[in-house]
Amino acid sequence: MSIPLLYAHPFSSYCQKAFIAFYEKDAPFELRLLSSDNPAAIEERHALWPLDRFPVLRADGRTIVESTIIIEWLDQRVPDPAPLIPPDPGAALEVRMLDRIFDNYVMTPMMTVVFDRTRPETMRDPYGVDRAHALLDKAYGWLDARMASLEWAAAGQFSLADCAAAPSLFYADWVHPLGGYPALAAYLGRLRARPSFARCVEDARPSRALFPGGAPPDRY
Ligand SMILES: N[C@@H](CCC(=O)N[C@@H](CS)C(=O)NCC(=O)O)C(=O)O
Repeated sequence: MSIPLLYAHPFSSYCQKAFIAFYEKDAPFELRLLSSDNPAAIEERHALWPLDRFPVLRADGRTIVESTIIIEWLDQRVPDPAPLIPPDPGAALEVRMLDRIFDNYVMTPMMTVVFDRTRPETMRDPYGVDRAHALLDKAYGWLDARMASLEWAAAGQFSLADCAAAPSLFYADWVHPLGGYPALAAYLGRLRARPSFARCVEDARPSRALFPGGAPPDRY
């Protein structure tokens, strides 16, 4: 397998989701850093994926988009040391279900709150932001009850679902604190202690000043 190119930025939550999988497997990749200092990488990424979202993976002559599918791609090629999608079909379904729950009901409302902060004052959407906070509360409540008896999100092992959970909960906690949800906060603590995600947090630390509205100073 030739070394894949990953178009990404260390501060991006969906990129961290993909990075975690590569670090879990100690699988090599070449980072094509998407930054204003590197317009060539931005142009290449646009040619590969005109929707201009990231991460984007270029490997074996193929372009793979969507963080979940990048992880599925990696898991097929590098199953060791442990698969991130378990071979058992029932367990795999549970993992994919939790992956969708973290993306759709934690990452998405978190981003709604964050990106509203980048809009001009007259273009803000307080109604949408209120709905996003309400959805985060519902998601936190459901996940808190679930995580009271679990170490990892699904299937009794670290998986794709935990790759999705780590950055989504990490940044969601910045805009909608996890304080009232002890089991979920403890789970985020386990994720932060996982070396693959701890590395992402450290690699992203220099970019914290970019966080719209400012990163909370009291958070690790
Ligand atoms: N569903 C996509 C979402 C990717 C995504 O939205 N990435 C953000 C960065 S974290 C992005 O591309 N933002 C640029 C934009 O919204 O224009 C995935 O899982 O990869």
